[in-house]
Amino acid sequence: MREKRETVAVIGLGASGDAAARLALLKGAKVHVTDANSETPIAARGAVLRDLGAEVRLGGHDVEKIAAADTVVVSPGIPSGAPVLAALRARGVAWVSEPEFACRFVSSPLTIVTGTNGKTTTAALCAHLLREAGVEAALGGNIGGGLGPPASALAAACPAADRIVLELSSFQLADTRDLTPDVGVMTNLGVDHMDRYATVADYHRDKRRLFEAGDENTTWVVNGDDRAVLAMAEGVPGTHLAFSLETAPSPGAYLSGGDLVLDPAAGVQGPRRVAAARDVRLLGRHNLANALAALLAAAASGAAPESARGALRSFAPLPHRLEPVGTFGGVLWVNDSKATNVAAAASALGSVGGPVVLLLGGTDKGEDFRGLVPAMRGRVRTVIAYGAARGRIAAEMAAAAEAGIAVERVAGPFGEAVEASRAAARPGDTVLLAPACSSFDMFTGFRARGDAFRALARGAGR
Ligand code: UMA
Repeated sequence: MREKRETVAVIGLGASGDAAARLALLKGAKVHVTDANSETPIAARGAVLRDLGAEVRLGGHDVEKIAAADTVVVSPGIPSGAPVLAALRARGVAWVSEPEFACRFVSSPLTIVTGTNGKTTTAALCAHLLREAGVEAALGGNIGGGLGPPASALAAACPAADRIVLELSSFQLADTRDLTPDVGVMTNLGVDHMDRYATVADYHRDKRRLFEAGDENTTWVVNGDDRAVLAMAEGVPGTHLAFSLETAPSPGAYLSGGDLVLDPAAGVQGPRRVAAARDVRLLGRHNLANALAALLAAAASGAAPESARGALRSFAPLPHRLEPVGTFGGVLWVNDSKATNVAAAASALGSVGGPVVLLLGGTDKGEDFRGLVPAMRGRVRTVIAYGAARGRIAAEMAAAAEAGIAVERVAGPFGEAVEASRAAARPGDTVLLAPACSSFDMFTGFRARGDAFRALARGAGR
């Protein structure tokens, strides 16, 4: 940081705030970090940062102190209506999202992946394809969960990697102003986070920031089967590539006779079959769309297609994303705890075989569960409605009951819901956790929920 010591205020001391504060300290800034909470693990992080030289304020925010900083960095979990942000807005103080702050210290070209569903798989597969092609790619951002660090940690550890692949959520895109992707990917656009946004349009407005962030040098990888994505991308400067399961876009990527085709491929004229659909080890047709998106993004980010087939074959399913847990007593158990919205749960239903016992429940995010019924018809034997949302799920599943699907309400803990699904399943069935809700009524996050499901499923199989 320049001659005068810059002051940086970081709001929120979760994983991203912690990483941003460490990055700012590394760059020689004077750091004030603050969190409304003061419990573990926030307190533990605060103690370490204090030792590293930061000023730490927990259990509340000192708005004057934050407003006096040269740069204010905001964690993604803080909604724009939060009192601390309202107070800063009233003072005319601007702030940046944590990934934008991080990227100020990065010289690598950026591949940014967003979308309602599939962004973690697409970003992780893109990074894997790049690495297998010999490109030193660092992966991080929203992805979390041990799969990749926050953007600020990447900026501290590898600011000059050949390529940085960042998964960004709408929360992280919201406060970006000059984060310029070299390659930008939009996997799809649906409904999510209706507990944070007043309208779907508000949610999509934050997603649109991706396209506003690029310039004429940006290559866009967009879902050619998703009208909302195409409408959002229309007229945006830059090179446009599309992926499709239904048509054969050129330039783009598509399915043809069981093969994955890049048209044109990097350095190759005309269409080229780079792999077979069966090389993709992930369950579900939507994962073929994710694979096409990742192939295009990796090619646009410098991966030669020769290594694509081997790289696809060596990419294993990610935890909590249609993760096969095992077959016990002839019943396949699948953990899709990351399916936290109706669209993702519907997509999961389309990806597994056999009659399905579907675990739905958790904390309601404001979506209409009736949207699931078409995907359930002819597939689902029993719905187990559990957790805080069980009442609304059961009420909105009346249409499912009319279609001959049993709906069972479980009022007890998660273990009881899993037991009920075991009791409902018959050999040849699939028990699917695709809850269409967030997990916060019972768990700290979707990972803890998926871990519990996995352990209970294996226990049930003994
Ligand atoms: N807080 C305040 N003041 C307030 C409100 C909140 O101080 O007024 C504090 C909270 O007490 C909390 C912190 O701010 O300590 C906010 O932390 P956070 O929710 O931003 O959590 P992080 O640990 O920093 O994790 C975030 C992402 N979480 C969210 O966006 C909710 C992680 O995405 C991400 O991995 C991580 O940054 C690193 O980039 C997770 C996620 O679930 C995986 N994302 C959602 C999704 O994918 O659907 C968006």
